[in-house]
Amino acid sequence: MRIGICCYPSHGGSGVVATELGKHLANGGHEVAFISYAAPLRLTELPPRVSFHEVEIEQYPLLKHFPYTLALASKLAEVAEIKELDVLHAHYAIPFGAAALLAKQILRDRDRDLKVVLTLHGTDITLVGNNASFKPVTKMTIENADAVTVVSRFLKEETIRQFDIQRELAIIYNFIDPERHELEPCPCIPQCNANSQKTIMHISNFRPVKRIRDVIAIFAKISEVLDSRLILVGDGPDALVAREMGQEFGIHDRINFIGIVDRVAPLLARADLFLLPSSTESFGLVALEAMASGVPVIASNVGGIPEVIEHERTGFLAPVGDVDAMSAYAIDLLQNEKKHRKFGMEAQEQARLKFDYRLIVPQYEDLYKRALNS
Ligand code: GMT
Repeated sequence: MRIGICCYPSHGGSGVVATELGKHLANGGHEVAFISYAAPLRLTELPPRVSFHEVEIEQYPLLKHFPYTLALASKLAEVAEIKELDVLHAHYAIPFGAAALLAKQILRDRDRDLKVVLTLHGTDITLVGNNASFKPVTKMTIENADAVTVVSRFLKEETIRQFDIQRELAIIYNFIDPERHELEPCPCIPQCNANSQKTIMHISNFRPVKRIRDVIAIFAKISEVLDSRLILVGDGPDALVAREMGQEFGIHDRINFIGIVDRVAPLLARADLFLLPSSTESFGLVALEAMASGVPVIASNVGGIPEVIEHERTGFLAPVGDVDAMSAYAIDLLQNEKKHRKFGMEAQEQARLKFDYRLIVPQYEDLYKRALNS
């Protein structure tokens, strides 16, 4: 098949899933064209059968806000025609789903039937897409795509509830490549200064939804009891909050800011525990990546997270904002070596059993085939 993929190129989960999916599809023999305003973070080189097409953003004084969605739709139609795409897969409803439908319409006027597949990733339903400024467009996009996927059962229910959707929504979970998680640790994180020192890790885009304050507060409680350090990976609006809180708690010398990276597995190889206390999370790809590296996760019992992490088996879940419960779970696990090892092994096994890309990518391929035959 010839597949177009449009996604956010930044370090968010939707862009990561879209890029890894495209690379696996190309590896399996499909032609894949990525279309975005910049090369996706995990597309550092172009493997065979993969191309990248950049949406030009040109400023013009009359246009106070550049109409990116229109430029994107034109580019999608152009690439679909040049590359003779069968399917255009939009990752995230706003603006990609809507732009893909515009491209479909452009090609229809040229007697070509381009199939549009839309994957909803989470915030395009729970935070952004349901905003009054976008809601009618989001609903129209979901209703008119040739196929729609969601990344969890939670997100399916939430989409139906918020947008009164009647059509089929296929649940296709996020995935990992187990081999990636067998890599050597990244030298950018030094080894612990003592055997007993524990490494706590958090990776995100540092947006309010990730509750960075809780990450710092949980770590502060852990470090009262255990020799430990916190590795923060990523960047975003609340990175400064993390720095300030570290100073406030007097633990700043035990917090290491790594910034944005393209591969997280070599960092996770240094972690003993992963924290994800988000206020909502439709799946929690980064928690799955931690599990694949054999790292137990402590997370909020919210959204799609319970579909990924099994409480008291691969990690611990607590109500959103319950810093006391999360830190107590963390301390208990880190103090009990046998239990910690068992959780890590279970986490890795569950990640491989349920979320290996070899199980998940074929589900997308089947969906494309069904869309093409519809
Ligand atoms: O988590 C974010 O803020 C980034 C966001 C995105 O769209 O890039 O992630 C969403 O998509 C991921 C991949 O499907 C999911 O694993 C995340 O749970 C989801 N984030 C939220 O629902 C908050």
